[in-house]
Amino acid sequence: APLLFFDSGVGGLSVLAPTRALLPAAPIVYAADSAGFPYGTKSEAELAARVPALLGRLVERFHPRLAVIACNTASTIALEHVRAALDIPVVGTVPAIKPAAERSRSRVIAVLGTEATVRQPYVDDLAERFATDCRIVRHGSPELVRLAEAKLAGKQVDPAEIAAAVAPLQAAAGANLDTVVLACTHFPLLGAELAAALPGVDFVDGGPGIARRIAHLTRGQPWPDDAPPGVAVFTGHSPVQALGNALRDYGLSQILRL
Ligand code: DGN
Repeated sequence: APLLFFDSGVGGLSVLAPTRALLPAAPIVYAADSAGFPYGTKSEAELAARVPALLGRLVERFHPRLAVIACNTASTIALEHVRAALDIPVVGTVPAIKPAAERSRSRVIAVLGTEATVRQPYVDDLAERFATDCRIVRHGSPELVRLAEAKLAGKQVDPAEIAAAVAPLQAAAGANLDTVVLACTHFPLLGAELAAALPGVDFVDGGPGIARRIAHLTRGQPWPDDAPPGVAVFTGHSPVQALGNALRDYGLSQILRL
């Protein structure tokens, strides 16, 4: 039984990559809800219905041993609904505010996600539990999601567009900002570009911690000797051709439509 990764687009690849590094023999199904992309501008009600319904269909078709909602937007809105609907373990990706608060010296941190993620009560809860003595600046950026998709489709990313996307965050946070939570799984795919646009700032990517959690939850259950080729699944009409090469870089060589 495979590991199932789910995102609106290619963002979940930033969780898949550290997981494959830890569990190279695990069979992988990577599902992108390309028909529903982007999630950041959708309503809570729409995602709370859409995400569990799609995961239900994916589980029926692929019988995974564990599902990873590799999307902060879907996780902060629909994780509990998905857990209620499925009878397999479900791992979510939520903003890594706790490790950011542990690292920050200036006590000014930023949560960089989608517009939907940064307004979720889930983020308030994390801030109250783990970062009460920090100033937390929130910024939702649809542009960075679009640029990450474009990069993986092989297009050149213009540094000026990255700089413009993070300018409002810099303006709101001021000079003391030292730690940025990458609270959207698309953003680690732009790691080098973001580091160039925000020099001297530490970025917190939750992906490696999620990979360790997946390894922990699946320990003791042997994987096959030879993992089968990874499967990429799309909904609706997606730019499958443009993404074909990028997906192969992540070991996903079979491409199916849900
Ligand atoms: N990758 C998703 C996230 O982590 O929030 C959302 C991207 C999107 O669909 N806007």
